[in-house]
Amino acid sequence: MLFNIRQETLPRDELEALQLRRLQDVCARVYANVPFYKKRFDEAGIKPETIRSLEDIQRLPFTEKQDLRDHYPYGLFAVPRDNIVRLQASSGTTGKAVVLGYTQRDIDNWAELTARSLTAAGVSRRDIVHIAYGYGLFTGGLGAHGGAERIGATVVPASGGATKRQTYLLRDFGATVLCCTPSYALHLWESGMEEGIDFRDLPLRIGCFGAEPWTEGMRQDMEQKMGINALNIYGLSEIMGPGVAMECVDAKKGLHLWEDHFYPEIIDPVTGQQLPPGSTGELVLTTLTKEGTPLIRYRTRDLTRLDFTPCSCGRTHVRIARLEGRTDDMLIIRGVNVFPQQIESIIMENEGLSPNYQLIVDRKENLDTLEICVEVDAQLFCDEIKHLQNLEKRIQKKVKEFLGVTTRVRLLEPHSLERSQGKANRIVDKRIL
Ligand code: DLL
Repeated sequence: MLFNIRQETLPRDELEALQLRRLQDVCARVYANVPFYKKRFDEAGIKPETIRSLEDIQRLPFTEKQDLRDHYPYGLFAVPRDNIVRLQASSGTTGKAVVLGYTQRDIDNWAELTARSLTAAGVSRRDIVHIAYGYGLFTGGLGAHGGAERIGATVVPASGGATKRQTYLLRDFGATVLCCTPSYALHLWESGMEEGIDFRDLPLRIGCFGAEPWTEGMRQDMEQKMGINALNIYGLSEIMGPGVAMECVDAKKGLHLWEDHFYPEIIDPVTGQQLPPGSTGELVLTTLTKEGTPLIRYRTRDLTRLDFTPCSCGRTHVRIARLEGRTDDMLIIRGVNVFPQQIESIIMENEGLSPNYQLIVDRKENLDTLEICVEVDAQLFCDEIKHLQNLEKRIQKKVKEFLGVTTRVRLLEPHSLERSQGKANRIVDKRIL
C-alpha cells in the first residue's frame, strides 16, 4: 500500500524536474528572508537565479548545527513569527538547544510524510498505533502522531515513561503497531515479560523504530522476541523530525527518502566534496518545501549511502542504507576508528547475548582502553563460568580481528545496565569527563 501513489511513484525525470523547481524556490526564499543565508550566498558569489540545474547545488554553502545554535532561537526562521504555529527543539547532549519553527503547511507536510512512512511499514487505518516516543519538544511523539492520525489509525499517545503501565496498555488496547526507539521497545518487552505479557501473544505486528542507531542483528532479535515486523524510521529535528526516510515492509532493504521534499547528497566528511552514488559518506539534506526553517545543504553527520536502484515496492524515491553511525559518534581508540554499531553487530552474532550493551572508554597510562559491557540472558548467566569466559574471549577475538582494537569484554547479568526511555546511551567516555 502507498499513501500518495502519484508522488511516491513519480518517474525520476519528473521527480528531478520538481526538485529543481523547488530548489530554485527555496534558494530564493532564504536569500530574501534569512540574513544569514543572504550573507553566505553573497560571500560565495551566488545569486539564487543562477541555480539552473540540480548539480548547481554543489556551489551552495553548507549549513551546520552550529549555525542553528549561533542564531538561537529564531534567527534562521524564513517567515514572520506570526506564521509559525509550532516550535520543536532538539536538546542534544552538549551546547544550546536547536529551535525549529513550523508553519501550518510544514505541519501538514510533516503529517503527510509520516503517513507515507507508516504506510510503507504496512500501517493502515485499521491499526491501533501505540506511540511511545516522547511527546514534547522532541519531534518523535508528535511527529509519529500526526502521521498515524492522517492515515486514520487509532492513536494511543502513550509518550515515554511509566513503562510497566505501558505494557498493560499495549495488551488492553490491543495495539497492532508500536512506535518508539528500538532500545525502549526492548525495555517494554522485558517489562512485559516480567508482568507475564508476552508480545508474541498480542495482536502487535509492526514496530516503527528509529531515533537512534540499531543493527540488522538487533532487528532479527526483536522480530523473533516480539513476533513483529521491525522497520527502520529515520529523521532529525533540524530537517523535520521522524519520517524523512522509512523502510518499506515489502523489501526491507534501505529507507525511502522522500525526495520531493528533501534533496539528498552524500559527501566526503573531510573534503566536503560530493561522492558518487553508492559510496558511503555523510548525508547532506536540503529541505525543498519547508517554510518555517528551510535549510540549505544541512550536514547531518549521519553516515550512509544512496541506492537509486528500483525497489520491489514500486516507490521511485531513493533509498538510504541503514545508518552506519555518526561522524561524531566515532570513537578513536589508540588511533583506530570504531563505531558502536560495528561492535553491536559482533555482539548480536552470539546466541544468548542481549542488545543491551555499553562501551566504556578510558585512558590508562596514556593508552586508550575500551571495555564492552553486555548483558546476557538469564539462562546463559546461570551457565558454567567457563562457558561465559570463553564467550568473552570469543568476542574479544572477533573485535580484534575485525576492528583491530584490543578490548576487555564483560558479560553482565540481565538488567544490570540502566534502561533509557528514549535514546540509549551506549558510550561512556571517561577520557573527556
Ligand atoms: O531522533 C527524530 C526521530 C524521531 C527519528 C523518531 C525517528 C523516529 P533528533 O533527536 O534530532 O531527531 O536526532 C536525530 O538521530 O541525526 C541520527 O543520528 C539519529 N537517528 C534518527 N533516526 C535514526 C535511525 C530524531 N533510524 C539523529 N537510525 C539523527 C540511526 C537515527 N540513527
